[in-house]
Amino acid sequence: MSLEEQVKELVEEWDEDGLKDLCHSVLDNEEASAEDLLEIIGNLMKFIGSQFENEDIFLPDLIGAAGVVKVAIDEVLDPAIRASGSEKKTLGKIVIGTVESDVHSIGKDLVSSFLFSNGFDVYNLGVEVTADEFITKAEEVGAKIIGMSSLLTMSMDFQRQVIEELKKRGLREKYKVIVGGAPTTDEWSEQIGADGWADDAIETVSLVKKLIE
Ligand code: B1M
Repeated sequence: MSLEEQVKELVEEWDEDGLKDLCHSVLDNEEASAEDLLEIIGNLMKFIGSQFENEDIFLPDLIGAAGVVKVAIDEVLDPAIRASGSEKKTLGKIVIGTVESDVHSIGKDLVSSFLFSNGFDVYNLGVEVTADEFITKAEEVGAKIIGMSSLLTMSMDFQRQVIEELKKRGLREKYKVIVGGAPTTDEWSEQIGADGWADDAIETVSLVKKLIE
């Protein structure tokens, strides 16, 4: 069975321990990197998302799969990436989170891990992050970039609100602001006055590198 198939089987069975064990063993035996595993998991979640949209699976299946994946990312893959990057010189500080009212974390965590493994110092604020939380953290750590994820049409406007709040506080020019998440687009990014938009984790790394040059 390929690595992709093994991951898929464990996620579909909601086998949290099995997925963690598989990730540990793949990393220990250097069969693949933590970034490779994150990419496999990201693609799998997109596939599971399309199954949900086609009504081939139902909400409990989705919640179960997302929960198993989140534990593997939080407990195995993200720490592995952080451990391997501990000696690296930072390319810049980034504050990232999912906007207010939105609990989708998987894509944002994937983006955070990729940014970290590419040399950025990443402050992942989690989900349902308010404008004040984004800005306070960015000010506190001296970030160059604020990154906002949104997976819901209903939560997208909070990305605009963070930018408006930066303007109100006279801080807009101090930060590069990037946005992403399935319902967002390049046009949306322009419309709300963000500095950039990326479609996936790899594009986000290129975008951020370009913006801080
Ligand atoms: Co939700 N959900 N969900 N969900 N969920 C979607 C987003 C949805 C499209 C499914 C559907 O109905 N077709 C739909 C949104 C429709 C819309 O508004 N357009 C939806 C809905 C409606 C809901 C609820 C309202 C359902 C309900 O309760 N009735 C509810 C909302 C709760 C809330 O937020 N307040 C809800 C809840 C959930 C779960 C909790 C069950 C779970 C999330 C668990 C978790 O994240 N911890 C969940 C999931 C898993 C999904 C789907 C199936 C998968 C999302 C995902 O993880 N994708 C999703 C359907 C779909 O996307 N097809 C869906 C994999 C991930 C790797 O991709 O997140 O797109 P993605 O991230 C990508 C890019 O977008 C980009 O890079 C990432 C990596 O490639 N990217 C960025 C993301 N953030 C970025 C930031 C950047 C740059 C790039 O810069 C800062």
